[in-house]
Amino acid sequence: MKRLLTTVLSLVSAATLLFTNIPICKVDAADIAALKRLGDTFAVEMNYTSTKGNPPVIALQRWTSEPPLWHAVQPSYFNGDKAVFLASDILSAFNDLDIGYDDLDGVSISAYGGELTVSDIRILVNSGEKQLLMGDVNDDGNFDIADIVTFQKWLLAVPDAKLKNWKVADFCKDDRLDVFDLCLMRRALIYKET
Ligand SMILES: [Ca+2]
Ligand SMILES: [Ca+2]
Repeated sequence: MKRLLTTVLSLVSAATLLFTNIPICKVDAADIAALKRLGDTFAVEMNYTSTKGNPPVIALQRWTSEPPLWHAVQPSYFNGDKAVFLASDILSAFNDLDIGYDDLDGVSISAYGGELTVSDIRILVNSGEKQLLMGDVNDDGNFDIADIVTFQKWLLAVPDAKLKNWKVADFCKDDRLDVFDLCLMRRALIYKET
């Protein structure tokens, strides 16, 4: 299972717009663009209560076509109060139906019978990126004096000094590396060790 990270607000608002006005809400073009960009790297997680114990399903709808379309995507996991839907399941439903996000008129969350209450809908995103450790310019997983030495040499243009990851040295965030970054990096190490 890939690691999933909860992310920031633009995506949460995409989720909100997509899913709040249950049972049916309009799919906003900006949200669709956001989901498209995420490809299969996201999952939708929600809390629910269900009077008959049925888990929620995400229903993809297109009522402007003939015949109208109502296709349910099952959660990949549910336990009676939490359900998780994988983007890959949504995308494979699109594949089966030969449609894309742009062809939908609506998305809703419902259950097969019984009353369903859904809350706290979240989009979890697999960033696909390694978490960066500030200061770890030699990329060995630790920030220590060796990183300071390497960075200092690099600033002095010592020939064999190489930064494996320059961004983690940019303590004074301006997308360039200079002696100010070295000062802040030294200070960060002192704080870390005291
Ligand atoms: Ca290091
Ligand atoms: Ca800098």
